[in-house]
Amino acid sequence: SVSAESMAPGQEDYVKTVIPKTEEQRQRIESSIANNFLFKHLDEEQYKDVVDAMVEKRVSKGEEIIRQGGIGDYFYVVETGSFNVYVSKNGAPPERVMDYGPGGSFGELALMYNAPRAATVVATSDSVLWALDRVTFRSILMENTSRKRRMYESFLEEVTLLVSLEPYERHKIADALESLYFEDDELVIKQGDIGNSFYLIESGEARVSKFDEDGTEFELPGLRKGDYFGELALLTNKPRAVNIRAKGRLKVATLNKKAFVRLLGPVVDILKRNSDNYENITRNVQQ
Ligand code: 1OR
Repeated sequence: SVSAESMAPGQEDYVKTVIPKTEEQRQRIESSIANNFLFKHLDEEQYKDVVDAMVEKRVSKGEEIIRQGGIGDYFYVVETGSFNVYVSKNGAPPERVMDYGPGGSFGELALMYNAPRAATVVATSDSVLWALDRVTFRSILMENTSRKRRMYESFLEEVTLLVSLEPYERHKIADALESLYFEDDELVIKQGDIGNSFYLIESGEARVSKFDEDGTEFELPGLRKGDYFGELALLTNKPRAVNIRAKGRLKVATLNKKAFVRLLGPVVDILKRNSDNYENITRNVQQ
């Protein structure tokens, strides 16, 4: 027989944690996780269970939240404040590899892989965190996160633009990606529009064209799997410079502007250098 408390399949041994909260605390949690990709796609009940289980943690400047090599107990979301991340490789002195601010989250790795903490995280100002226990994290947030990281892992490894990144930086990109499909000849980007997204081609091909001053449309070299587009308007804050259409069925992975800025910072010089070439390509085609 099925009791009223039984959980969905696969979650049978999970007892819900409920830490009482004021309405004001609930609202602070909501705004802290609103833009965090790990919390997207939760249904109403999962969302409530996560908020119920979170614990408020106030920390002082200089406090160590996580120590590399330690045991994973909690996953953390930043409400306010700032944090530095340090990694020590093979006993070398720790190096700063990353920082987090409001809306950021950390501490998922040890919980996902039952591994020691991969880094040390230290508050660089008085801060407020929301901590989620291991069991709730694994029961509700892990499935989606690891599925997405697995799904995009091999694809992202093949994208030339991203080869210089650390595996963990590609994980964070995977968290933020959303796949979209376009049918043959469908417009993905329209010249003159405002740019809000960055695109990577997962499969299929795209055609590129541009209207010149007298409104004649001319064709530019096309794009294939592993290529990217849509970065220029995000880098320059100018309107879309070209039209991009699906050539056959096209699958793209997209990042919104905020994620693009935050996650592709390490390759922004490569993006800029490559875009310097666009004028030459256009000139050659037009001749
Ligand atoms: P955790 O549970 O291992 C430390 O506890 C957390 O720091 C870790 O989960 C991540 O959430 C976070 N490599 C590993 N963990 C990192 C890194 C990182 N950055 C943040 N964390 N690297 C930095 C990549 C820019 C790779 C360094 C070689």
